[in-house]
Amino acid sequence: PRIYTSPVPSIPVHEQSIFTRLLSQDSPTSIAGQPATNVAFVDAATGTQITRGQLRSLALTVGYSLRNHPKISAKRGDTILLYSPNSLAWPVVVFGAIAAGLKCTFANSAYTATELAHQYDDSRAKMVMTSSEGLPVVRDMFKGKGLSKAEADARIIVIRNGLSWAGGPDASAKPEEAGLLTLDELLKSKGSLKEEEKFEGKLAKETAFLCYSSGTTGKPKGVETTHQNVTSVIDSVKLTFPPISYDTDRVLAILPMYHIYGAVKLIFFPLLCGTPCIIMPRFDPEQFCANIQRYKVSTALIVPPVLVVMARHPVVDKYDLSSLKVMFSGAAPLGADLVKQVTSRFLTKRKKESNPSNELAIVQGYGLTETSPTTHLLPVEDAIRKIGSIGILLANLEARLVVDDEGGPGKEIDAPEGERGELWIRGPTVMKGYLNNPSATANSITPDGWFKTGDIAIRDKDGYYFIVDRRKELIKYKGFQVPPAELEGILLTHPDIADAAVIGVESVKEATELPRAYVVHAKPSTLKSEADKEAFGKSVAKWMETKVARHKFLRGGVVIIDIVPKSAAGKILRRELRDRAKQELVQ
Ligand code: 4UU
Repeated sequence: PRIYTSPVPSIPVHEQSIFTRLLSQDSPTSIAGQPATNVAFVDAATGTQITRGQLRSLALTVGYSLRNHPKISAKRGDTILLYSPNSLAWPVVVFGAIAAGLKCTFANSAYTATELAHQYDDSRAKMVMTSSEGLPVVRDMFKGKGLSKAEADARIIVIRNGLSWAGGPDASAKPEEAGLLTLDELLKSKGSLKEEEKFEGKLAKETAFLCYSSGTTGKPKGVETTHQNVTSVIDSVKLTFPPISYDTDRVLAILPMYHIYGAVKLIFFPLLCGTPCIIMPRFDPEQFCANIQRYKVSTALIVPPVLVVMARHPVVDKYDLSSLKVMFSGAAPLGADLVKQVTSRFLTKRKKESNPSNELAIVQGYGLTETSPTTHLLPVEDAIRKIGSIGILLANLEARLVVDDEGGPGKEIDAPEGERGELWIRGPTVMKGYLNNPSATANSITPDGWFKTGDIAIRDKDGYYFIVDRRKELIKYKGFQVPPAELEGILLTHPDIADAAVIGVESVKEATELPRAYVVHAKPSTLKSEADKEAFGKSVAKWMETKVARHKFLRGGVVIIDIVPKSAAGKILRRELRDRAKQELVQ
């Protein structure tokens, strides 16, 4: 095999829990190497903040309650499902669960009751922690499983909107939350864990959390991310990421923390660096700019569609964004044109701002849920020189570019230098496997530890990688996973649909793919005209909107076809549909 190694010298791999690595008490005044009084997280809207020391003690209290509250009594290794948009409660809950030795599974906060049920069942979660907004969906989910209201309520912990536990404003109690366990109540406990659950030595390879990913094919599966996966990835990222510190930097969090990109880059990585992270519930163009100005944000972690806003939206001119040094993109392809547009807008804008000499670099990283996530990162000094590249391989990782793996383990054929192949990754950040799914795990990790990404890449002569295609069926809408198999399964339950295939079509305007369905009508003769077909397609798209979370809507349209192209083995020939889509206009 032709194995590429990282240009960054190897570093030691820690064998300890995420909590121990990031929140251990070195002395009464220091938490993991930084002053306990340093601010760790800030709620953007209210300015409410928690320090490193507070985070540690709040988490130990939550951890104690999770283990000892009579209505919970969680045991080491139990799983808690977290269903909430970003908030200041996130780091507290996540570290609380980790301190108690529990696993967390994070669900997309836009999920419908059906989508949530899949993850709840599959992860075998014991309790659901939900935001106030998510409560009706969670109740619906339990109702769908045939639980009584009392049985359901016994499994729910509500994260109320107030922040009184952090010295922030309180929210008035909602009547529908009466009788439910709340995070506030967990935090009121007089008890506290004396220390966190340890995961030393081999135990560091135990699962810490379960994000869901469809991988190369099928429905979302639980990705077993271990303590060691996380502590390794943040150490490796730190060596290649633009340096950030407490005194000079602020990170802005708009990415959802339930996605591994958000969880690792917005919760764990800032704590490692000691840099305060300003938390917003979601991306909003005006609030994004307002908070960069208000908090003097230096580093914004984003997905490509945010750059479309930065390139065109008038609100960008309203604010002084001169503190911004780095916009770091990931989770989807980033076009060089878009980077150039934003760079040139900022060049002009900055001349009129309060700190004209501050330079803005737009770089990107690449990775997957299964690789915890980052494997590649473009250093800021290469932002222009290697525009469009996902960057270099991070420390401790190995990569291959495989053109043919039909021969089975050990007989793969690697691409010649400089040519394209499927990117394979090996190293301490590769997941343990898919939860309770040995066959999916065996299909994606070879016996000698290579993880197959399903992405096609090339590596240039300087060791910079470029993603050029995707071999797997996955669609990405604004960085969110849209598993075609899931949408196809739903389409097949439609009474008028005989067959269906879903692919992604590119929208340059929105810098994303859009899910598009190709469907075969059960009685094609009833569709007499183009107008009939169009109306049917529209009705199918509308129908889908009642079934799935927003990011899975069929924004790329529904096209009526006579037959879904399939291989002799019955596999959908997505390549043919993609070629066909290139001929059609994106709707
Ligand atoms: C082209 O999206 C992610 C992880 C994103 C991430 C990770 C580390 C961003 C920045 C960072 O530092 O995970 P998943 O599991 O949701 O989706 C993984 C897939 C990849 O297989 C690839 O197809 O998302 C796509 N992808 C990218 N594609 C992720 N990043 C990129 C990228 N360019 N930069």
